[in-house]
Amino acid sequence: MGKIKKKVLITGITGQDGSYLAEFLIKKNYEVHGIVRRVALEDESHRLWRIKNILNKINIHSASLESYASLVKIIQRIKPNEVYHLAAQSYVSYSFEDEFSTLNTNINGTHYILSAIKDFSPRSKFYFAASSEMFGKVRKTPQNELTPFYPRSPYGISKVAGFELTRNYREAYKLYACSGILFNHESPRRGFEFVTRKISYAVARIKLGLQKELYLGNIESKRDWGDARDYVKAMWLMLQKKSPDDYVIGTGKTFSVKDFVKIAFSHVNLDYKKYVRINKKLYRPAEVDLLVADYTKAKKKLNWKPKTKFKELVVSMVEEDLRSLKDI
Ligand code: G4F
Repeated sequence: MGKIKKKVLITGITGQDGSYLAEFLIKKNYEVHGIVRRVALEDESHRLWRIKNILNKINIHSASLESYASLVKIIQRIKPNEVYHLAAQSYVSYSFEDEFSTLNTNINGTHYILSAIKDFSPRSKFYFAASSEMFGKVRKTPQNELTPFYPRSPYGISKVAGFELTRNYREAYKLYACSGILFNHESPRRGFEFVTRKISYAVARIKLGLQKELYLGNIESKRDWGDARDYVKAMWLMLQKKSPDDYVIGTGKTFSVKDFVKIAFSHVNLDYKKYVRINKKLYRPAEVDLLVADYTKAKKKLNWKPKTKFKELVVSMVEEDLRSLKDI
């Protein structure tokens, strides 16, 4: 008789991280379940593009982060060994435009899942996708698990609330609940609203003569950019320890948006100055100027370290966009 498969539930399975995590866990022989919000207005095949190659290997359930009842139903039925809560309104800029829905969805969604686990499946291990945006106007550089939070956006505030909820459920109800404080992580599956994909896609289009200019906001801000494929492994490692804890995940290196732009354009032998225009409308009401991770704890306790270098990441994104545009 075969070994009983471990069950995992992923919220946000259609996103960049969710899709890579699902692939990673399928390889580890998990029974993978994912939550998808059915939106009548959206074209389903488009929304599921990142998981189309694994749709026959996963179980999709219809639920919404805004509905406690829909989450309870799934958690009670599956009783997953592990839950990865990745779903969120994760676009920082949009969180300023619609504070109310960002705070409602991100905070209540996390609270509903934690509460459902506590009452209906208390042995499920829980992972919360916290964010380096919580450090915001940084109090210390580099940032680690002990650095105080100073969020600069409704999104950052919602992540601090989720982080504190996770910690409180761990301490008050003894749930196995962890937060991964992930710094920016990118890939060819990154959404087009985030700056790295906006750049890589535009560079590919410009190279192919399909676009003439690229409008950006603040290109001086610095981030610690890693590769999403390295980071999903860290999520899983956190849930394999004896006891739950919080971990910073990053590369320990920082580069500006301008650095990303320069490498991306020069990879296709173009001078970025000829194509990039600054649009002040793309600036944020409050900016996070500099992020850089101190991931010593993850290295020591999870034996995790990032594999991809910044330049490799930029080049892989541009190459993938060039390839997919040529295929059209
Ligand atoms: O790519 P971004 O939108 O990512 P941001 O705000 O750093 O947040 C991302 O990383 C967080 C982890 O730290 C996640 F929690 C979060 O969900 C998300 O994944 O912007 C990066 C930087 C910002 O400083 C922004 O002002 O790029 C600057 N930027 C300049 N021009 C732009 C643009 N950002 C976007 N999205 N679009 C622009 O045209």
